[in-house]
Parts: sequence; C-alpha cells; structure tokens
Amino acid sequence: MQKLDDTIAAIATAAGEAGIAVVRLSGADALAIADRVFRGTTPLARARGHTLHTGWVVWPSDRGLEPHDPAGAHELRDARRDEVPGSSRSATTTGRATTPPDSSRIDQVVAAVFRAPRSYTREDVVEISCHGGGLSAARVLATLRCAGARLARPGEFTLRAFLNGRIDLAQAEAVADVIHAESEAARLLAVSQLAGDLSRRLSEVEERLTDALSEVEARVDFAEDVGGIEVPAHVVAAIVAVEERLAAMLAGSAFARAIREGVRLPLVGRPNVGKSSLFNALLGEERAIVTPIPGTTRDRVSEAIEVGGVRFTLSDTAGLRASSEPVEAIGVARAEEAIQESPLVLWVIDGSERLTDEDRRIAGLLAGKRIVIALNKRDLGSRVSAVEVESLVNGDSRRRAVEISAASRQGLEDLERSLLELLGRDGAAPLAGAVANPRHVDSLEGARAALVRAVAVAADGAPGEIIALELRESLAAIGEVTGRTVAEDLLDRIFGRFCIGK
Ligand SMILES: Nc1nc2c(ncn2[C@@H]2O[C@H](COP(=O)(O)OP(=O)(O)OP(=O)(O)O)[C@@H](O)[C@H]2O)c(=O)[nH]1
Ligand SMILES: [Mg+2]
Repeated sequence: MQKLDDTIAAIATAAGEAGIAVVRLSGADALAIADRVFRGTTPLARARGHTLHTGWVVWPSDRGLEPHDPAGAHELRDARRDEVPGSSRSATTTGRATTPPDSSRIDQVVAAVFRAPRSYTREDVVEISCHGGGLSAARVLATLRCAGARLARPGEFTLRAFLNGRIDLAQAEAVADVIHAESEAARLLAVSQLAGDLSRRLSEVEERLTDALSEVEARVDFAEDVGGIEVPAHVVAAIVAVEERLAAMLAGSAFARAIREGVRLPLVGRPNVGKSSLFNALLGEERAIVTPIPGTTRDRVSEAIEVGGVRFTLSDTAGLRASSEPVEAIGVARAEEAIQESPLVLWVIDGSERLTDEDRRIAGLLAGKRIVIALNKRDLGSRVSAVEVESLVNGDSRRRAVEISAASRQGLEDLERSLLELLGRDGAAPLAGAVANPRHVDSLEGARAALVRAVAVAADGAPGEIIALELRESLAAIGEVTGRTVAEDLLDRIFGRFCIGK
C-alpha cells in the first residue's frame, strides 16, 4: 500500500487565469509545514478547526529546513533565481537563501484550517487560497514541498478520505463523476452517488444478505441444534428478494450509464434522404450543408445536443452507396465505421419513396444495433409504413420507426422520445441510487448471478455450505462497489484516473 502517514500537497484548482487558486495540504504535519511558509497574525498550529486566516506565504527560512522533496527544493531555487536580481550565483553555489525580506513574499493568501477528523481526508488539512494564474499556486506549492510536504499522487486526497472511512468507494468515485459531468442529469446522478444514495441501497442489500448468511452458517455449525442443514424457506425467500432488488437496480443501469457517459449517435442512410437536414433540425442550426444533390456530405460532422438529460454526440455522415468517386468512397467508409463504433444508430429513410435495395442493404449493416428509424419527408406523403421498415431489420435488434419531416420539424419530439426509450429510460425509475458506473454494473451482475445460483442449489436441496459459499461470493462482489472488499490494484486503477489535487 502507498505510504499514507506523510503529508501531501497539490494544487487543487485548474491551471490558467482565475481569481484564486487553491493549494491543498493534508497529513499529520500539515499545520507545522504550513507554518514554515505562512506569515499571519497567529501560527496555524494554534488555530482551531474550520477557521480562516489571512497572511502571506513567504519563502521558507532555511534554518532547520531540510529539502524533503528534492523536486520542490529545485523548483524553489529556480524560482528564486528568476525573481531576485543578482542572487543567482549565491543561490546556486551555496544553496542558501540570500533573498531580501521584501522579495521573500510569494503571495497574499487565505489559509483555511481543518483539523482531523473534521476535514476532507479526516487528516489535518490546510487549504491555501492564493491568486490564480500561472505562477502563484506553483510557487506556493514549491515552498510547501520545500517545507516538508510530498507532491500528492492523482486522487490521493480522495483516496485518503476513503481509506480513513469518511466516504465509501462508490462515493469516492462519484467525486470524479461530479467533476466530469457534462449534462445536468449527469451532474445530478453524480451528486446523488456522492451523497451516498447508491451506498445506502447497497448497504441495505448487504445487511439482508449478511443476515441470511449467518442463518445459513448457524445451521451448518450447529446442525443438530437447529434441526438439520437444509436452508429454510424464509431464508431462500430473503435471498430471492435481494436478487430481485439487484435486478431492479441493474435494469435502470443502461440509461443511467447513458446519462453518465453520453451517447454517440450517427445519422446514417442512403444519399439524399435528409440526414443533414435532420442533423441541422435536431441541432437547431444550419451546421451541415444541405443540397438536393445526392452525395453532398462527405466528412463526418459531429455536434453534441442534450435530450432528456442525455448528451448525444450526433454525427452526420455520407450517404451510403457504392461510389467510384474516391472522395465520396472515403466518406462512405467513414459512415460504415461510424455504424460499427456505435451501439445506437439513427437510420434515416425517405418515407415519401418506396424502399430501395440500398435501404435493404443498409438494414443488414444495422443488425444487432439499437436503431431509431426516421421515416423522413412525411410532408411529401407516405409510401413506407413503420411496420414494413421495422421488419427489414434483424428481429434481434431493438428498433422503433417514427414518421418525421426534417423540413417542417414535424415528429421531432416523438423521435427524441424514442431515442430515450431505446436507451432504456423507464420514466418511473428514480435516478437517485442508480447504477451508472460500468465497474459497478459488472460487480453487481456478479453479485446477482451468485444469488441466482444460491437459490437454484437450495431448490435442489443442496447443503448449507454450498449456499453459504454463493452468499459470500455475492457479498464480496457488492463489497467491490462499496470498497469493503477491494483489492489494492483496483484502488490504484480507480484513483490513478483522477487528477492530481482531487
Ligand atoms: N420536403 C422535404 N424535403 C426534405 C426533407 N428533408 C430533407 N429534404 C430535402 O432533401 C434533400 C436532401 O437533403 P439532405 O439533408 O442534404 O440529405 P442527406 O441525406 O444529407 O444527403 P447526402 O448528404 O447527399 O447523403 C434537400 O433538398 C432537402 O431540402 C423533408 O423533411 N421534407
Ligand atoms: Mg448530407
């Protein structure tokens, strides 16, 4: 495991011009280290928790100061050389401070003191708000590293919050989701997970399974006292109830995942059916070129829209047909790639004409996809029915045809509703506590499968040991989500994806 008793520091805000930037410091020595560089009215070591202190960050005095973090010391020395005229020779030859007091100032700051355990990490934390921009925060960080702090690894503050028990793993992962949310629904979903909605649902499940497990184990251990080792019906019923609970949670996961991650949606179809017109209509602007000439679109053009909280990245593509014209042929190849990459496709058909062989060939390319079929040009009449076109596509594909007119915007709301339904939206299912993270989906599917097996072997009259085994496996899989049973390399993988300072 990573060393966790040292004190870490990092810039917690994004780089660039801004009013303020925040440098975070966490660990047993946070207050002592901050005091080496902070000049306020009182030392922070004497401050109470949850208090703010104005003052200056200055270069640390060299007396008694070991460069604990060589990189920090190095940056600091470089910085001094830049800033202090004439100091370069002495700084490099002796490595001692020659900085006069007026240029020892780095920035005027506000230091926020949080005392363990009432802090983000449950350790002593100091958050130094300095001015934004390229240099202040970097210099404050360099002084802190020189004063004894180590540069934090990606996600290390949140990792400490998890390891110190302030939040569970699902909540820790929600921190990254809040930061990366690109739609309002994605943000709400992430905030719900951060607040512990998913964790609470899972801890209920864990509790019920633990009860069932202890009852099964008691029968195994004291077979004579409790009358045989067969698992009684009420325990099996409890296991079934938990399994159903997990199934219900997982049923909403496809849509929750679409909200969390967004969805790619290529518009495909043969030339001239109105793909670019529909792309523009959905976008609400004339983004793609529309002409009556078949083969107008060549390059893929992508733009994001939000429908029902889901961020769709639409891409307009070249009309699919065999073409000997080289530029068009490249466009067609790109359109076919777009189909392959995306599980969800918007297939545009000219509904005012009879279906063509090209339409039938395209239907073959779409096998196994979730497909919304736009029967376009409804304003010119209707020569293809929804049933007819739905029956073109392989029966395993989930599909829905909607009559629209890109020109008059007729049917667009229906089309959007169909997209959401095909993604698995269940209007009645609450998003709070939904399972949106694919890692969680995998674990909970494993947990559920173990319960299905437990119920099946119980029905066959299997001994309690076998059922206990499955229940333990199910609990372990749930524990991978909450972090109760989690391997170290998994933690490394999860937190390694965070940014430094989170
Ligand atoms: N009447 C009517 N015309 C439409 C409609 N949608 C598109 N069109 C017309 O159909 C022609 C082709 O439209 P595009 O949007 O360029 O078709 P496309 O599928 O992108 O064509 P390519 O890029 O060539 O593959 C244009 O003249 C459009 O104005 C519609 O709903 N009704
Ligand atoms: Mg086009």
